[in-house]
Amino acid sequence: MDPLKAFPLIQVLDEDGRLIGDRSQVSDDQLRAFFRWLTILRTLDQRAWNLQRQGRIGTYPPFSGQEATQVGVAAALSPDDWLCGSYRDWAALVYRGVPLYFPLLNSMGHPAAGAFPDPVQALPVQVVIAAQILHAVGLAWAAKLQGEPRIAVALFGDGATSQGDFHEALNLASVMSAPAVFVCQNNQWAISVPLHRQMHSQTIAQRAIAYNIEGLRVDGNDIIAVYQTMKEVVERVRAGGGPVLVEAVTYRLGAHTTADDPTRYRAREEDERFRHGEPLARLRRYLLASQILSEDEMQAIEEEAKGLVEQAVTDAASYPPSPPESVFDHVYASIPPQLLSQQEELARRVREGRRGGQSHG
Ligand SMILES: Cc1ncc(C[n+]2csc(CCOP(=O)(O)OP(=O)(O)O)c2C)c(N)n1
Ligand SMILES: [Mg+2]
Repeated sequence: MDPLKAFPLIQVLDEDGRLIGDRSQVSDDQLRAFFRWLTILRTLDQRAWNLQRQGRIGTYPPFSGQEATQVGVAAALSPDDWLCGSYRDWAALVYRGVPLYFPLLNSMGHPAAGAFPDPVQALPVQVVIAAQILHAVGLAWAAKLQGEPRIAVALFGDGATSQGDFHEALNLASVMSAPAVFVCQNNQWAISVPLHRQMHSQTIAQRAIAYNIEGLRVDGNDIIAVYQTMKEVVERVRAGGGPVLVEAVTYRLGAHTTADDPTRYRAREEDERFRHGEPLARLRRYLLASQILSEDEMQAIEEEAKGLVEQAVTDAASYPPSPPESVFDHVYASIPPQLLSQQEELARRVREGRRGGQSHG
């Protein structure tokens, strides 16, 4: 079997933004909305990077380059479906309804960033690589047992497929026929480790064969391809067709996080090759050429995006700070005695520090 032939790359727009496939499932209005969201999210991501450099937020993991996959996936879900993502999945979460300032709040270490407002049906972002894939299976299986029509989607990276959790999750979902969709964002890198040092499989999609589930490979920089593929997948899974693994082939345009420098391990040629077909530029070219949006309309959207992002920066900066002792909250349903005494001690030191005019927090 040639995996590249067995799992062909699903594309609707080529790298130049030319239409090479069927786009009958997505309206012009939907495409305008996608462009607007991709623009807002790209603006936010770049602003977050600069805020970290200015010392106004802590470590931040940029998602630039992966917006088409994340928005395309989120757009294909029903409000009741579960979304279980990682630290890099804020684009999907914001599209789903998490306020724009939450990614910033998260990088300020604020616990409120883990409690999404109703009705957003999503787990807090996961930093333990691949753990959310198992959580998604649990949620999907529970929905099935309770006879609810909801499904669960796990978003994760290529590196996550090297973890045991990924394989356990796919096996369990397959055995239980849980309504779960596994979306791997293959952005080619796990920090500084390239894909070919992670695995010798030619594709991630082919790993579905081992669990006797459906596997698909889609161009993750092509929002039309991702959205249409996901719409069909979600429908099949909801109808009881069993779990599906979707490999979205994409590229991390930026660094792993603000603590990383990819020029130390990535060749410039690779960067340039992927940059050409990146999702926002690609959609832009298509929308201009097909006259779905004009240059002026795009500029107006870019201006609107800047305004929304500035408001998000203000919202994050003015969010009431949490007391230091709140780091002990939300870990256990009832806090164990040793931790309770540590929490009390910290609270006492903070109080004394305030009285003494210095902070121990
Ligand atoms: C269980 C576990 N092991 C190691 C790490 C350290 N770590 C953080 S990000 C990362 C790479 C993950 O790569 P990938 O799954 O491709 O996701 P990406 O960062 O590319 O989105 C690693 C190894 C971790 N967070 N959790
Ligand atoms: Mg990766």
